[in-house]
Amino acid sequence: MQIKSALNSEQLDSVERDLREIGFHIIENVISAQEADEAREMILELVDEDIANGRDHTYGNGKIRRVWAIVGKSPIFRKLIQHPTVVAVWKRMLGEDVIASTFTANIVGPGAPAGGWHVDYPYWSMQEPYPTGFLTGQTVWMLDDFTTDNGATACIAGSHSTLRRPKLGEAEELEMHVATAPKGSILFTNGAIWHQCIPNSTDRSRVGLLGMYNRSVIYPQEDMPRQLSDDTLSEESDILKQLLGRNIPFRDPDQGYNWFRTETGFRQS
Ligand SMILES: O=C(O)CCC(=O)C(=O)O
Ligand SMILES: [Fe+2]
Repeated sequence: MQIKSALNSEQLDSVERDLREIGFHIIENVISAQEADEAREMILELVDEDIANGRDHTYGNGKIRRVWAIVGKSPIFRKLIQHPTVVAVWKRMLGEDVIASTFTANIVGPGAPAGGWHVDYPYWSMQEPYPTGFLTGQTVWMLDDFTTDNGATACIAGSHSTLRRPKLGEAEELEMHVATAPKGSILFTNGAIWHQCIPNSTDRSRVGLLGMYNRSVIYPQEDMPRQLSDDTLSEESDILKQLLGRNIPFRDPDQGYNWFRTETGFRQS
């Protein structure tokens, strides 16, 4: 996969301003249409595997499907989770020691209803009012063209500033912004923004990847450290190890040194 250079500081300033003020920002054509197609094909293969193994996870009347823990399931996703554009944005917003919280696929099938307005983890697990400041960000990789009728992600601009989740029916009364862009683009959001995938009235699935990134002090949503084996990771970049939480030290109370996570999920020095 061809990796384009990361963003310059003016571009990062503009992303940061949008993420703080409006709550979202789109960068178009981060990867090529062909690269998006390859990743989409791989996700559809993983869906078939999940179904064959009795592990498929659906919601939205069975028409929206989630594939979990994709980083260990193909080198394509190992590249995308650490794409320089994504890392540059989240280092700016979440600190140099940013970690990944979850990386999954969300497939909005033909005839799917809206996903339901919500805030993302860790906000949905937190008491209101939420703290101010930037805790977590969502990265929606568009593997299809996102359009107003195929289940694109919609956001309520500025809603992250309420520091709370939407009440039942509240977001429906507000103007939404539908994130439309060609495949290969990314929608970045503030994790506290009110958002959902809208209905898909077309006859083709809309495939998106959802990469969430946290400040390193926030527990990730998925068990990221064990999604790649120690062997595989030994050949990989430092930033991938960092994103998977392999560099986070835990002080051992008896031994006087730190433990780190390994592929088994246990800690050893
Ligand atoms: O796939 C999408 O458009 C958004 C889904 C979403 O917000 C979520 O699963 O948290
Ligand atoms: Fe979400």
